[in-house]
Amino acid sequence: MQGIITKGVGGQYEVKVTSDSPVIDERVTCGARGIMRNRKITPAIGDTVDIACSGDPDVPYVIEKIHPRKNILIRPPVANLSTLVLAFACTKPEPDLKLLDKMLIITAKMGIKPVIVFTKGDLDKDMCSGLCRIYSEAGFDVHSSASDNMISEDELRRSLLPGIIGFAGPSGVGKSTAVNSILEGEVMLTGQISERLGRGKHTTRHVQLFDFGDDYIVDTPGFTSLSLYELGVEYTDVILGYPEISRLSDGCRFDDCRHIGETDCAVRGNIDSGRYDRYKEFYTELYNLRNTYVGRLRK
Ligand SMILES: Nc1nc2c(ncn2[C@@H]2O[C@H](COP(=O)(O)OP(=O)(O)OP(=O)(O)O)[C@@H](O)[C@H]2O)c(=O)[nH]1
Ligand SMILES: [Mg+2]
Ligand SMILES: [Zn+2]
Repeated sequence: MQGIITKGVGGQYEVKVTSDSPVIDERVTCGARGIMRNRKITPAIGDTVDIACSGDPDVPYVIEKIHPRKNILIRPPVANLSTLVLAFACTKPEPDLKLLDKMLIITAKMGIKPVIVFTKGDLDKDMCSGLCRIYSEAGFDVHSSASDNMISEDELRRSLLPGIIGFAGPSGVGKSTAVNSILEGEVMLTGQISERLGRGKHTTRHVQLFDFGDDYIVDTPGFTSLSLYELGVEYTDVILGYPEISRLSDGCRFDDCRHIGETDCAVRGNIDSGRYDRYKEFYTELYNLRNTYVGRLRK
């Protein structure tokens, strides 16, 4: 039988059976002994798996095979995302656009469709419209939400690819609030924001796939930083997160223009300056790290 891992706790997994079988749509508990022993591969939420009866009444099924992954997020491990909703607050906490741009590079590199949602529009309308303009002009699907006007399922669905849809972003921006309102139930707990710190408590701890029509939604815990270098992003990948730079690059004087200060670069001055600065910063940083590495190998 084939299924999809929807939950995982302490080496046991909940698998929703998807293949044609008497128990289709049923959720069964699975162990993963065989897999773990034979290969160093840990099942992840979102994995498509083959399962078989185990003979153990406590854990009646066992995962026999993990199908090849389209992609995998680390921390938390979630496999096979079609879309990642990148949630950032307009304020409280202040939007970390460096983190957003990094996420846009990573999703592009992983073949995941990014959808941006700027939350808490009620707290700063000008900031909200400014952010929405910058990122929609860059070429992304952008939505905003506010406490009195939460993002609706229909609105979001227009941007989503079918499959597994993740929500990611800093802590306290309102991911769980948005997921709750979309799923129209109190499926997850949302935390009260800490007024003093202006950021939320880390309320979301466990990760689970929720049914969303024929698709799935997965809320993830907030994070504050990530390293492009550690995630294997190379300087040549940076442009993947900047579709507006790719579009303009035909107008550059040099075919191999890197858009970091060359003469007659069609990009400089023609895109949002914050986006441009962050592009240059990531490019230069990753280029230098690569040189350090190559230099070390030559010594
Ligand atoms: N003013 C305002 N507050 C919001 C909005 N959306 C969420 N909040 C509040 O922000 C706080 C944090 O919301 P959560 O949904 O728990 O945030 P989260 O992104 O899931 O946080 P983590 O699970 O820690 O990553 C809660 O107090 C929400 O009520 C919004 O649109 N406007
Ligand atoms: Mg949460
Ligand atoms: Zn250029």
